Amino acid sequence: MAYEREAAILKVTSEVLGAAREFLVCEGFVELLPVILAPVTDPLRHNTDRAIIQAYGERWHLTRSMIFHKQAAVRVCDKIFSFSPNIRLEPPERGQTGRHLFEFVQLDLEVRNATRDDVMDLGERLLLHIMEKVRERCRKELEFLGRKLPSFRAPFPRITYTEARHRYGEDFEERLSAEMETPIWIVDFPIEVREFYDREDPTRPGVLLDMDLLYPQGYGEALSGGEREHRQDRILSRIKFQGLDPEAYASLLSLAGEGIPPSAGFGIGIERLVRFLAGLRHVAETRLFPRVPGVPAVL
Ligand code: ASN
Repeated sequence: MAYEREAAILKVTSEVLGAAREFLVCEGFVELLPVILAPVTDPLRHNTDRAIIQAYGERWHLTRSMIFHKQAAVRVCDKIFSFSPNIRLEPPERGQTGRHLFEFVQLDLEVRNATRDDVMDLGERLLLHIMEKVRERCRKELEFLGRKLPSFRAPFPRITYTEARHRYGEDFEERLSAEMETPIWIVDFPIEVREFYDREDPTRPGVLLDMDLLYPQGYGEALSGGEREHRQDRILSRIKFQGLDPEAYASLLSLAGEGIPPSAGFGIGIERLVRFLAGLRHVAETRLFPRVPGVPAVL
């Protein structure tokens, strides 16, 4: 049958979205419609060009992540999530990693007054719920795709960034992911390597209360998140520490001046999740209209 493979992957994607939504609504989360254009967006420390459009005499960033909107939204509701389209103009050589699209969707969520442990526990239960539902509802499709989904138990193991680098070297993420039989958390990133919105541990200066989750079997990074910096003076000093221009973050700083609650959250890439669940070579296979860095679009 024509397009049988594409149809099987779309079915898995659709069940992932449904299972994630049903889990989060059941946990008391409210869904937020995504923000596509904003005066300020995630600075992201890695190498991506900025995507900006001009309209109404203003510069609008295409969303790289909804981090600041999530922090603002938890003033209104204590648990929020959004299926958020992100544009990240990655260098063309990233087109071949199997893990990069320059337009992708992340399930981005945030919880007011939560700790990192709270959202790590939530992340584990969310992933296990999605896996259970996909296994149940996509039996035929997984069989067609030749994918035998592994089973995991929470809690997943944890390793600190420093320990991971010490044991596995610079490309610890790839090596750890390839070696693991279960997802693994990387915690406690040093302040220099992450964004200014990740909260510094008050008892361990220079160490952030953040985390990444890696998929096993070499599928790489699953999610990224942490506790947030919400105090205006700390945000400002972190912006300066990163060598960024505080003027560019004026709207965030003024919001923080009015008061943003403490929160924690994370974002989990949908295409990478489907790639892992369906056992695919490249995230591009998860989209009918993929945006691969350096590759012309069909439609
Ligand atoms: N969504 C991530 C978070 O919640 C941020 C990101 O995508 N860079 O921390």
